[in-house]
Amino acid sequence: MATLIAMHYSPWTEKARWALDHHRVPYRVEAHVPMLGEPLLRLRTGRLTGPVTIPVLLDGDGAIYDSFAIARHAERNGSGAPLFPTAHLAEITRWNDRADEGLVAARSLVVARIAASREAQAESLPGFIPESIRPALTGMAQLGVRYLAAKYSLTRDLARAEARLAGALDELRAALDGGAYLLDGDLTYADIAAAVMLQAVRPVRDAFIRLGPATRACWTTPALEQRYADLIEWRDQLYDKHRRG
Ligand SMILES: N[C@@H](CCC(=O)N[C@@H](CS)C(=O)NCC(=O)O)C(=O)O
Repeated sequence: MATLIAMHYSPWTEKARWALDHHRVPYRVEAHVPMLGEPLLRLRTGRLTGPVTIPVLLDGDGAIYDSFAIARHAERNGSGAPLFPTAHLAEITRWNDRADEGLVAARSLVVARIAASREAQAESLPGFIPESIRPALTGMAQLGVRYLAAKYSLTRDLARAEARLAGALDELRAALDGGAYLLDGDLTYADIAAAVMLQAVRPVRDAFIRLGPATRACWTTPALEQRYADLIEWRDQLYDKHRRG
């Protein structure tokens, strides 16, 4: 069975999992811890130098990097309705790239909030660490936050990051124009890529992605919640109807 190296709270992991689950591709999940997990990740994937990001799918043929490539792999190897209808491939790729710009902006917002929240840092520690010593180990989580800030050159200009995320959401709203799907009247990967951007506006219910209360607060952007309430509603309906697994 394939192994997905994953960070369960990351929208990039969520995109890959949604496609794998949609196509009923069996896989087991191995949790990655930023910074601490990187040496093991490089050993597992055989990529000893250069950038490496999560998710990674390991199957018999080697490692597949990038959520988009994993979703395409799921479509080739699984069953179920296509998420990448050939006629819309270019448009789906464009939406994935546009949504990625929104997610990159969102990452600066979320990491800055986690850097300021000891509670969220404690929640981010690996599950095997006992509750009693978690607060004492937040220093380790702080290092992880700094590591992500450096690795992804995160901006400190949070107003600009918020405006960038809002720009992508405005485009999504205009393209949906009150409809249920971006393309062709049915679910495609474009909807999935766009929907996960809203994780950084108001996270989806715990039944889909479980977050501790302080982490949930870090993933919430109060200034955008009201403004994009219609898109949050759209995202929640999409999850209820299509997010199996
Ligand atoms: N283009 C990649 C981007 C993935 C990405 O940015 N992953 C980040 C999520 S924050 C990650 O790997 N973070 C953990 C790390 O770098 O150790 C994809 O679509 O999979």
